[in-house]
Amino acid sequence: MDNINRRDFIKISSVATAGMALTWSGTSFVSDLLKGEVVPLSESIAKKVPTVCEVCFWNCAGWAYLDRDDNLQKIKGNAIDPHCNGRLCPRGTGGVGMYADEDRLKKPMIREGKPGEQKFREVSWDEAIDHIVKKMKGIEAKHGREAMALLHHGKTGPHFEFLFEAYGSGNIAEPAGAQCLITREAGFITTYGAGLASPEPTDTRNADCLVLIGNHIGENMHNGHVQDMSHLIEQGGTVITVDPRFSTAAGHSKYWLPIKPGTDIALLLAWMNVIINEEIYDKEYVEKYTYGFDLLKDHVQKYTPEWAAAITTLSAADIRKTAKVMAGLAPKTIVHPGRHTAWYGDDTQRTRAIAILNALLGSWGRVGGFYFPERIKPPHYPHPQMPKPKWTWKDYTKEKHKMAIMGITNIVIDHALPEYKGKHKIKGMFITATNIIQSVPDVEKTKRALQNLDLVVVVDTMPSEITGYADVILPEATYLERYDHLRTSHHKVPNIALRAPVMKPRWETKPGWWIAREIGIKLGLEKYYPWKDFEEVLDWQLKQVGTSLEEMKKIGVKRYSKKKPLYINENEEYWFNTNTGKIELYSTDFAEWGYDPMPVYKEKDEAPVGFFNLIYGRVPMHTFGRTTNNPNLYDLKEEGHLWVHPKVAKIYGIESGQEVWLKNQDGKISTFPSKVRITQRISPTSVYLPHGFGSKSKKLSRTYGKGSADYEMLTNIKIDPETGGTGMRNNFVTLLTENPHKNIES
Ligand SMILES: Nc1nc2c(c(=O)[nH]1)N[C@H]1C(S)=C(S)[C@@H](COP(=O)(O)OP(=O)(O)OC[C@H]3O[C@@H](n4cnc5c(=O)[nH]c(N)nc54)[C@H](O)[C@@H]3O)O[C@H]1N2
Ligand SMILES: Nc1nc2c(c(=O)[nH]1)N[C@H]1C(S)=C(S)[C@@H](COP(=O)(O)OP(=O)(O)OC[C@H]3O[C@@H](n4cnc5c(=O)[nH]c(N)nc54)[C@H](O)[C@@H]3O)O[C@H]1N2
Ligand code: SF4
Ligand SMILES: [Mo]
Repeated sequence: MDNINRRDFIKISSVATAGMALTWSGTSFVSDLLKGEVVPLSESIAKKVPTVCEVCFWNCAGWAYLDRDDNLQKIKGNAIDPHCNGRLCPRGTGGVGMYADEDRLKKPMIREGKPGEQKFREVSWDEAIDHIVKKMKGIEAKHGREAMALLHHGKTGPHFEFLFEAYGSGNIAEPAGAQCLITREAGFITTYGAGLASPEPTDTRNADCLVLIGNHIGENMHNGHVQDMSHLIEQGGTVITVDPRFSTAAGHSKYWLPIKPGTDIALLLAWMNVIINEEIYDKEYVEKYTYGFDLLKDHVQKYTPEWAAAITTLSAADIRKTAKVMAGLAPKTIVHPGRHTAWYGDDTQRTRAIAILNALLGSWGRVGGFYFPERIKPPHYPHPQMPKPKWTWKDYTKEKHKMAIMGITNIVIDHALPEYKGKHKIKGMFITATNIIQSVPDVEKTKRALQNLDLVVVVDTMPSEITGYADVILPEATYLERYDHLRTSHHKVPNIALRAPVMKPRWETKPGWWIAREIGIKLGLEKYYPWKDFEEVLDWQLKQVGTSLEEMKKIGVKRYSKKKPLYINENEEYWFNTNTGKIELYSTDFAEWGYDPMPVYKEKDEAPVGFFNLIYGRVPMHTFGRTTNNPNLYDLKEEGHLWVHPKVAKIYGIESGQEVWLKNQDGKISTFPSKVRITQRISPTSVYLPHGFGSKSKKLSRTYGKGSADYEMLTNIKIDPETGGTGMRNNFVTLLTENPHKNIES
């Protein structure tokens, strides 16, 4: 498998696909992990409690099984949960390690040393919250309530969003937007008038063809999608993978296109050229539902497969062939939108090209394409009207980036920098369940912003790097120890899921809802918190949607029947939520706002001589840096290896397993080395580094110093004009085989 000539177009044989189907049984790592199930559940289990996994943001619903002594034995998937269909991924099963980790934050702490120094004094919750409230009042007196910002992720976020809204501040953002999927949402909203959200509404179970553009399902372990793709492969469906790396998905694909990094828009335009010129697009669908086809047709004339071949390093014949394959199987062809799409700074345009291609194939709103999801949204627990802030993130973002549909982390951070002299200054920040040191690129800028703030509150479960920049650290209980808001996802099956506490919070940790409420009350916002316990909120909400907390504790997940159709009813008029009411192949908004109304290919930076494209992504066993210290998952994967092509290894004289340091185009050197994996699965012009490793927090006893951190190398950031999100893949590295820090250490 490692022996692949990647410059040849690879049509992996049907034998390979049949034999290597990406199943949840068989010999995959999944079954290896599940073999660890030593407890015969029926004999030792006394009770089960419903939970929703927080190890990643697929948020599978499961059951936590406890023995007679209330020891947590196992977490398993909830059979009626449409996110997981009864099966958790290995990370979810290992979620118990998040609870068990002895390195966890245990008590509230207040800073004593300088920022970054990690000297803290343990304090009571009262003292910590009094300190926060006093500081917030100081900021308010000088700069107004608006000068507070909240950066967040995951299910903790909404508790603090509520607090911020009640307080009167609207600077709220998350790396899971600007550093992840905002560009993709913008690309699809511009085209269809609808975004995708999570889980993405891809009807893969009914599809015949799945096209993955860098989307590395199988290493990206988003549960439902791994299962769906596995199903498609078992049914003999076609997977086309476009990736400069021979990913796990590529290994299960009929066609692998080893594209030159950064050139995907050229390929997408050439595919459109073939599909339009050979008249293999869905004519009836395009005629009926789209706007701007003739403009698009003219636009793509110059983007021939021959033109794209020169740019992408693929062959024109392969571009033609794959275009025909996907059109031949349409409309049951999904060109997957991807999820982490913050790549090169023209990402809204790339995802728009993907959206347009799906429209030509007629897959949006069609069986085996994209379905229309539905959501059960219980009303908010009644509360008085929230104050209206004088300004929010929108006031300093929307003018420049019209498709900033959510707060942009990096722009919020810009407003906290000492050199920012405008009227929208950020002076205090809450950072809940997000490690912006690792996840927002240009870390030196982030640090300068953090050091310039009058107050930094970090709410976390672990002593992650970000806690080292806090003034106050608040230890949250893990997801297994708390209630949270209901999971109310958009899905094929409308549903709600309950996360209930499985165990009592360890040490002095507290649930997010409790922390936010206590701060709110001390800030004088008690009218927004007429309830005492979050159970009251949940029970009230659940009763509005025909169930109750009592019932949900027994079933964990409630499924509802769908009210609206899953697909377009082609016998009726269908109106898209765009200016023209049609799928906009030509964007009327973009034309008005001065963005390219149809995607164009723009050249990317080339690697300097002796440097390689730095490609990063996921490893199956970890979620970013949030699990690298988890004892159960650490045992399965201690660190992510740096993938290096044999030719490159030979030039450097590197052996497998050897440690190397990275140096980027701006001279940045990685703090820690990575062990090398020599493999033909990566191009000789790139290296692949899994994200989430190389933590500098010594308090993470297992993962500290394991592997290089990709974020340290991300200094060249290209801002996506439409959204303000960050393109992070314009960085190049060279390898250092000698320890560059040797002299400093000795
Ligand atoms: N360099 C680089 N940057 C990236 C990416 C990349 O691949 N490379 N990926 C991008 C993507 S796709 C995303 S979505 C973002 C995600 O970026 P983040 O939002 O930063 O990532 P998370 O891993 O969700 O958050 C990590 C923090 O949450 C804490 N935590 C975990 N569980 C809990 C909890 O229950 N409560 C509390 N209070 N804290 C908790 C962890 O200890 C850790 O400090 O990063 C983006 N940034
Ligand atoms: N195990 C695990 N699964 C996860 C996560 C996790 O932390 N761990 N995180 C989840 C989250 S929040 C997200 S957003 C998703 C992210 O996962 P995805 O959206 O699937 O993938 P990306 O991070 O965008 O891209 C990684 C892939 O892009 C390829 N690539 C790099 N450059 C290029 C290029 O120029 N063109 C093309 N075509 N391909 C390129 C890389 O080789 C790699 O295979 O994963 C989710 N699933
Ligand atoms: S995909 Fe895995 S880690 Fe993510 S929520 Fe589901 S079980 Fe948890
Ligand atoms: Mo993400």
